[in-house]
Amino acid sequence: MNGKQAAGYRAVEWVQPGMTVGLGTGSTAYWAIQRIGERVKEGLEIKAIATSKASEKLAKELNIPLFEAADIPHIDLTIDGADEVNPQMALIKGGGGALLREKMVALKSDKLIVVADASKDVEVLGNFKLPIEVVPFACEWTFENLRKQYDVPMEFRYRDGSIYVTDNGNYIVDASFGRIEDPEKLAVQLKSMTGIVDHGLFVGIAETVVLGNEDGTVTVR
Ligand code: ABF
Repeated sequence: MNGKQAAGYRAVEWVQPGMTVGLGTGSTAYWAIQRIGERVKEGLEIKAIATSKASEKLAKELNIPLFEAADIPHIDLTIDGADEVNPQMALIKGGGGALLREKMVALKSDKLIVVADASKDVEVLGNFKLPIEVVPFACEWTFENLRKQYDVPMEFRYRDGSIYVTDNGNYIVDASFGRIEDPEKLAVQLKSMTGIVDHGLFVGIAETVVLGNEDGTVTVR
């Protein structure tokens, strides 16, 4: 078992019968969803909501009972990945393009458990480009405003030669901040900019991190 799988499987130990569970996105959350699928097959009764169309597809293949947000008044626990996590458990997420639904589901959850391989554990956020979700209308103006506000390299995300479109029909700008010493300050600033839907800084949301080590052991923080 590799680190990602170990972390994913360990996080699912928090899942209890009768819970409503948020299903994260990415290759580490993938293993948590796989493990939930195994437990559902063994008779575990839960409700689930996915944070992306990709995770929705995987959950359906595993017969995990999925519900729409309208039918989910409360989420007990969400298990999701991250691109970076710092000692204060602030995160950069969104490398997989699912940050908006991930953040909405995480904020609706009593508990967010982050699962990641140990390489995601950093002292300071920012080496990973910060994803910023922007509306398509006048995205060039939004990009210009970002460039004026922050003198850092940034670019629209492309996939297979075309501009990447999120599950919500928006675009992503990836910004190379290098070091983000005050994630909360940057998070508030970005959210105040018109044209920006949200960003990949998750501050004060995660309370447990499960890091998978290469030898298959896990560190829980
Ligand atoms: C998703 O998982 C994203 O928010 C994050 O970028 C990604 C991490 O991917 P992986 O687990 O594949 O490293 O939750």
